[in-house]
This record gives sequence, C-alpha cells and structure tokens, in this order.
Amino acid sequence: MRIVVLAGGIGGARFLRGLKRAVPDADITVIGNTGDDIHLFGLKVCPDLDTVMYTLGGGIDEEQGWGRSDETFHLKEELAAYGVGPDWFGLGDRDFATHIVRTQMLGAGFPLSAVTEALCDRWQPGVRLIPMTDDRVETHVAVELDGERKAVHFQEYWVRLRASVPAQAVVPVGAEQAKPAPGVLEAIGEADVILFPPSNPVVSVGTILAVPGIREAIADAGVPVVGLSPIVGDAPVRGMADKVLAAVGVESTAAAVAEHYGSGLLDGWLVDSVDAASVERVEAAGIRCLAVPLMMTDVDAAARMAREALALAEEVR
Ligand code: GDP
Ligand code: FO1
Ligand code: CA
Repeated sequence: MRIVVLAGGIGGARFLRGLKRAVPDADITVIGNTGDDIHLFGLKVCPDLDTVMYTLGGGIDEEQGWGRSDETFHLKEELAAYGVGPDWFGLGDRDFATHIVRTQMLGAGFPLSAVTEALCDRWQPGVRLIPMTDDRVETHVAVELDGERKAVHFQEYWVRLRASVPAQAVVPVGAEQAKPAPGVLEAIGEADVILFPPSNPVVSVGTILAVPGIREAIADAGVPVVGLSPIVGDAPVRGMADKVLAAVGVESTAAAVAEHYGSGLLDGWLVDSVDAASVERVEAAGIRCLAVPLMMTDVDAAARMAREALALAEEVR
C-alpha cells in the first residue's frame, strides 16, 4: 500500500512512528513542511524535516520532541561568549552537524530534496521524506509589539515570544512562487491513501497546501484523504495551534479544523473520544467522522490511531 502523509514536526513524526508500526510493509512518502526553516549562524535549519528524520531514525530527544538525544551545547556557549546570537534558539552540538552538512551541500548546488535524501541515508527513517518544495518558503507571523505592527519569523513568534501575543496573520512567504519538490506530485498521484496526521493545520499542513499544485493534486487524486485532529477538548495537545488558528479565523475545535480543510479535500476525519459530540457537525459538512482515542501517549497508541485512520479510509473508498 502506498501512503502519502503531509507532516509537520512532533505531531507528524509521532504519528508516522505509529503508522510504520501499524503497517510495516507500507510504502510511505512523507511530504515535509519547510515553512519553519530558518537561517541561523549562516546555516540552514529545517526543524520539521529534522524532527521527522530524527524521530523515525532513533536520534530524537524523546522528552522534548525536537533536537538530538544526548545533546550538549558547547558551540552555542562559545558563540554566546563572542556575543553572537540569537541566544533564544537552542541549537545543540550534535544537531549543528546536520545543519553544517545540509548547508554545505546546498552551497555545492544540491537542492534541499537531494540534501534531505542524503541526510536520511544516515538516519534510515524507513519512509521517503521529501520537503514540500526546494524553493525558499518562510512562515512569518504578524504581531503587535510595543504598539507597532510587525512581522516576525515563525520561530521568533513561537520560541522567543512563546506565542504570548496574538497572531494577527500568518504568511507563508515565498509559497506562491514555490514549486512542489521533485517527487511530491508523483507520490500524491500514485498514492492509495493520503493522511493528514495530527499536525498543525495552519503552520504545518496549511503551509504544505499553500505550495501551488499540492492542494489541487490531493483534491484530484481520487483516493481517500483522512485526517486526525490535533485539537483535543477544544485545545491543542501542545504548541500554539490555537493562536495561529485564530489568525485565520478558525476556532480551536476538532470540528472547525475539519470544516477549515473542507469536504473538497477531506473524506474522513478522526476526533478524540472526548470530542464525540462534534461528530455530527463534521458529518454535516460532508466529511465522514469517527471519535476514537487520539492521544499519542506511546508508539502503540499512535499505531492504533494509524489503524483507525486506514480503516476509515477503506470505509470511504
Ligand atoms: P510541530 O511542527 O512540532 O508543531 O508538529 P506538528 O505540526 O506535526 O504537530 C503539532 C500538533 O500536534 C499540535 O497542534 C498538537 O496539538 C498536536 N499533537 C501533539 N501531540 C498530539 C497527540 O498526542 N494527539 C493529538 N491528537 N495531537 C497531538
Ligand atoms: N523549540 C523550542 O521551543 N526552543 C528551541 O530552542 C528550539 C530549538 C530547535 C532547534 C532545532 C530544531 O530542529 C527544533 C528546535 N525547536 C525549538 C523546535 C521548533 O522550533 C518548533 O517546535 C517547531 O518548528 C514548531 O513546529
Ligand atoms: Ca513545525
């Protein structure tokens, strides 16, 4: 079975680990969000691609959900001693090696998709990980700071400001001009099923869908498209989805997120058991909906969610 998954970072990666356990023989292609990418210290950092690669490859800091396990921060301390920042973004020594290799290869002329493939040669994530685009896309967030409206990089909004001020707008800068990376549209066209994991609907899945051609290819694929809600009990399980959903005028409920994707894109939607009351509203929007446990407390729980998603896909096929 050929499965295509549109993934952000932690939510996407943990779901994928469950999906691999649920269907070990499946051919899984992951289209990764690159809107979170940021240039720091002259290096290109791709947090969501790395979170997927490290999580599936066994190199993730499990507790944190991002960055390398067994990490140290000597390089960051040395940079700080020179007064070189930013000091608010925690790049570890082991993680730095990934960004150095990536930046070196990009400088030599390789596209990000080829670089990601080379990095995955080491990590063997067991899926084909493709960035949504080889072109530069950066998510910016419009905020009001000290009485002034300005746009900050998504990482600055989330990591430095901890999403402590409202997001007035979310803009995937460069997305309109971006082209899907090689293999993205082909994978969608050849898929038997397409899954939206419980990833951020705005700054993860929403950013991938903002690359011209991807949304259309999914809508026209003619195969089941099934999503899992990242909103449980009217709040994100973690992160700032409530803030960025508000910026696009969507309430933080499992049903509103399904309606936001819409029946033009989604055939099936899973909500958590605590949100069983919202099933009717989702079905009224023309999307088949079931309530099942959606907390990824461990890999087995994520695998059960993956089986539910695939069963729902068969039902709507
Ligand atoms: P990020 O890039 O690291 O923010 O990761 P994603 O975009 O892939 O996923 C973030 C979303 O995952 C957040 O909105 C969370 O609410 C959601 N999430 C995290 N853990 C869980 C979980 O155990 N269950 C569900 N349903 N959602 C989760
Ligand atoms: N998240 C933080 O909250 N603080 C950090 O210092 C931080 C550093 C970091 C370094 C590499 C990386 O791949 C991810 C990192 N993250 C950090 C996570 C990341 O900023 C966000 O969680 C995602 O981009 C949100 O989708
Ligand atoms: Ca992300």
